[in-house]
Amino acid sequence: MIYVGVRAGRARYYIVVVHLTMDNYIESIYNKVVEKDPHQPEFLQAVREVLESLEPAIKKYPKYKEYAILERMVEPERVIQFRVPWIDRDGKIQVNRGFRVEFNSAIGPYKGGLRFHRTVYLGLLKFLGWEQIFKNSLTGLPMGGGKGGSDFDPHGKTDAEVESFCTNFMMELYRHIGQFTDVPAGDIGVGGREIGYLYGAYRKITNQHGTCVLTGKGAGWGGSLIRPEATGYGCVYFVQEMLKTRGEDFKGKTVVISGSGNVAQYACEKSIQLGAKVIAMSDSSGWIHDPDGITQEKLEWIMELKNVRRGRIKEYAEHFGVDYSTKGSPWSLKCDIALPSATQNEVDANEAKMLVDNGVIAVGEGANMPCVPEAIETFLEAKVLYGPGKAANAGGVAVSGLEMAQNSQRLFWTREEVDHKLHEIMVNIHKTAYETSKKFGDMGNYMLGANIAGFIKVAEAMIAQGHRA
Ligand code: NDP
Ligand code: 2IT
Repeated sequence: MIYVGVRAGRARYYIVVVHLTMDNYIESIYNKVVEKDPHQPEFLQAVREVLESLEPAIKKYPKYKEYAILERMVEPERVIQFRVPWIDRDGKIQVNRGFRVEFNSAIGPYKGGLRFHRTVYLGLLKFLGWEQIFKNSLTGLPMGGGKGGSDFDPHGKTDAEVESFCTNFMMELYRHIGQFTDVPAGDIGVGGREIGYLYGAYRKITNQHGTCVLTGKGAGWGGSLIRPEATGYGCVYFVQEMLKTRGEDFKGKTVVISGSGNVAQYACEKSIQLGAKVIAMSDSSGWIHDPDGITQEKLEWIMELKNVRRGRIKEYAEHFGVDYSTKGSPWSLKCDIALPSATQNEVDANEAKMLVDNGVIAVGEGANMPCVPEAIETFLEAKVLYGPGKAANAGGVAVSGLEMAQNSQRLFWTREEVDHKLHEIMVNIHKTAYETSKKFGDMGNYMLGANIAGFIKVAEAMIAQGHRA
């Protein structure tokens, strides 16, 4: 396989240009996507990864070709793009772009987060919506795939600016969402604060408590306990299951985590609870190395820094007297477990090699598509336990599904109940991915297993529901 990589600042884009083994039919599907959307590299990368994995399933079940499942799947059911004007702190009108990609609703209402980040454009949200189709399917809950967001950048904005933006974003989004239609949640740049403003706007516009219309709500107004923790905890539960297949666990292991946002914070917390030592975290400016390990108290300091003061990870280094670097990445550190939990394409081929050379045994993707294709190949070739995002970070959307279930019942479950269900779901996802990889001839290749298992459920629903599904 040959890749062409383009690097712009810390963001990296990879376009696969040649693949020598792809089946002709699958290759033709992929080429059509390239022809239609040549300027959406992240989407092409995500589609390519899934299509490659699906080869054995398409061979085994020719009906998927007969019913044109792949041709239909790569095209979102609906894409909504809109203008979002808002007022900044100087009273000036600013304009951003809003999107919602409603990708596939064969097995349930569109479900997926909203990302507010300056890099957001249609292709990025199509990649995320595409991933969400298979991830949501793997949770075992009835949720279709969707994603949305804006190129609005919350960094450095006042609460009033964020509120103005969220309210104006919802002024358009509200007409497209609904408990049986489309249920957004958070992602990068959209946490509890933003969901609060979005929900408040929805309630004022519609004069309804649309409780089931957004997830990630506050626990006092329809949210689920454990939702904030769910993605990070779920990722660690998934890695725990992978480790078990080799008679290993987290105890005494050294862990490196990228990011210091929602997913990273709770991946760190659960790793600590399971007896591991987390030695690094990062943000988009740089990374810290704490060789003594981030303790629960230090983590609480990070949570306050990031969620309340909205500061930079550099301050951790100053406060606790450890190293901080803006060069390289934490993947150069020696560790047993790596949990990339910041953003897409943040582990490149060299970094994967460094991790392997330094003896990494497991990689769990807290983020969506954090490893470039060559990095994944490196892990698979080295027999590193590699948990792809669709499986490893599905805990967040799974607990969103549980939030919807509680809202529909007008009930509120305890922390223990939700955590227990989350754990059960992650164990099941692991089992499904593992057994599917075995069935399709590459035991322990969780990427293959997750992609095929996630796909088959959606494909079967599309066949059952006729050609418009
Ligand atoms: P947050 O906004 O809470 O945190 C994001 C973290 O990643 C921040 O530390 C941020 O740094 C860093 N980051 C963002 N963009 C970049 C970049 N281009 N380069 C380097 N660092 C970057 O988001 P989440 O924790 O919610 O999301 C992290 C990842 O997990 C994303 O890939 C998301 O899609 C995925 N995910 C999230 C789920 C959820 O429930 N929230 C569920 C499943 C997956 P800075 O503060 O400097 O911007
Ligand atoms: O990538 C993801 O799975 C999320 N951002 C969570 C989506 C959700 O609907 O909870």
